Amino acid sequence: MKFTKKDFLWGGATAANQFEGEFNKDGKSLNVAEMVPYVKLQDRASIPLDISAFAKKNLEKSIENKEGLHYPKRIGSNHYNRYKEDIDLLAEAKMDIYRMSISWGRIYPNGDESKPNEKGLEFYHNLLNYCKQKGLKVMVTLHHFDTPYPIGVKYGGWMNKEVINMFVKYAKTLFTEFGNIVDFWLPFNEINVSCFAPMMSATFPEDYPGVSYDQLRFQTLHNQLIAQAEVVQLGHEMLKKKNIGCMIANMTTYPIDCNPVNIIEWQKSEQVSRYFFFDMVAKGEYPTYIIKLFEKLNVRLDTNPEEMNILKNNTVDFLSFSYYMTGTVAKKEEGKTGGNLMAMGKNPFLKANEWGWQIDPQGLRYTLNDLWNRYHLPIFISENGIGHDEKLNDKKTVDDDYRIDYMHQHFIAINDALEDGVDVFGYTMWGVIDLVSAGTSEMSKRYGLVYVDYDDYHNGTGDRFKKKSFNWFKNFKETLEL
Ligand code: P53
Repeated sequence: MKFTKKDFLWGGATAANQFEGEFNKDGKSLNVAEMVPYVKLQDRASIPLDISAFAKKNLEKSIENKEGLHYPKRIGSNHYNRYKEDIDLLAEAKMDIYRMSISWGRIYPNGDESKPNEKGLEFYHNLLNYCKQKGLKVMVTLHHFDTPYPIGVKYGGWMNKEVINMFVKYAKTLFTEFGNIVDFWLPFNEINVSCFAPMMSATFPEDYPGVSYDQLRFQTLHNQLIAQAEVVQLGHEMLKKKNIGCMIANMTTYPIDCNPVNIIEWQKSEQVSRYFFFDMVAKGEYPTYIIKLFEKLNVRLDTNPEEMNILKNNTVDFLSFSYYMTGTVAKKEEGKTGGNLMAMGKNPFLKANEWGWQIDPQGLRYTLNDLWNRYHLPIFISENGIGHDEKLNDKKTVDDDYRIDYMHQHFIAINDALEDGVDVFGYTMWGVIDLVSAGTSEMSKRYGLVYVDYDDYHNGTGDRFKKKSFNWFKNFKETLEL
């Protein structure tokens, strides 16, 4: 079969804190991701994100690093020095678009400077110009889990409304510098992650004794949602384009069976772990089911009518989300499987990768239809892919047939959704060139079409090698044959 939509945008995605390396070069500050050490996992499928790893006292130890631990995100894939080679590879694979993130700490290392760091701007000018030279469109994420750590230390992270202003100042600098060259903007990667792990954006429970964890996480999310809406407003004014989207970690679930008690449980779960976030950015107000939840959890947001107006009047132009897996929901919880932030219910009809992430291409078709029916906004799939532990073979490649199959099935699902009438306009494959895992800091959880020669301790040359899937993708792009 042939993929039907001719102007669909195909590409790959990365994030600064997992890919660039050179964590302290040219004036850049640290972020929390770069302060989490590599720890070998005993059982890859058993644990979601270890929240205790983000305790401030542990992170602080990483600055002196007396124990000589390894901090993988400080080196990433050394893209900072090898960006031309990387962009050449994306162009060679015939990609239309590259999704990347800009590191806030390269532009405003402390957040509160009055002038941006010229060296940081220079790097992104070079990189973005090179993308254009190679004919790639670009989607830029402003915040991919990398609030500068100094903002956490000096301002207490995202609980402080001052940080909203710092973020908007940063956005203004990017719109001024790169507004004419960037095609799409995403203010926050997986904005809902703040509500599961606020420490990942430098808001630490230790700094707020007496404040409940629920209060902390929902206030962090709220302040980021306001920051995002302000950036949407600013972007619309400055850029005169409708090219700003949301990015939400989408975790679609199914009810375990048709028992009505399970349906009710599932419906509630879909509301609080999925629709809430899309409702906020697409409809611009707190849904009643969340207001009720806040009452139950005793969460009282620090906000005002002006903020609520900003939310309401600055909804996003398109929806984007990450889609890796699906899970199940039951009233009585039984077997759970991996899923980074949340363990998810097992589905006997699906297979999973080594980390327990359940592979579900049909679920992508379902999700696209579901979001389109609910919001009627154009949709972009900003992350999708499969992590595997891989080694180079004698021929200096990886025969990753499972990845080819994963892409193949998911691309068919996208085509099916288009045939269903969904307005989906693009797809960027996660970690298109191998990079460090966000959730486990492993280099060996690889997603790429291109292999990067580093192991979990960053032994290796860092050289790039095309996997079998690279050729499959290139051929697909040339023929659109599936
Ligand atoms: P890794 C939670 C749930 C789903 C995706 O993840 C998530 C998260 C947060 O960790 O993250 C996204 O590397 C994220 C990327 C990340 C990718 O998924 O843990 O936007 O930064 O690398 C895959 O396998």
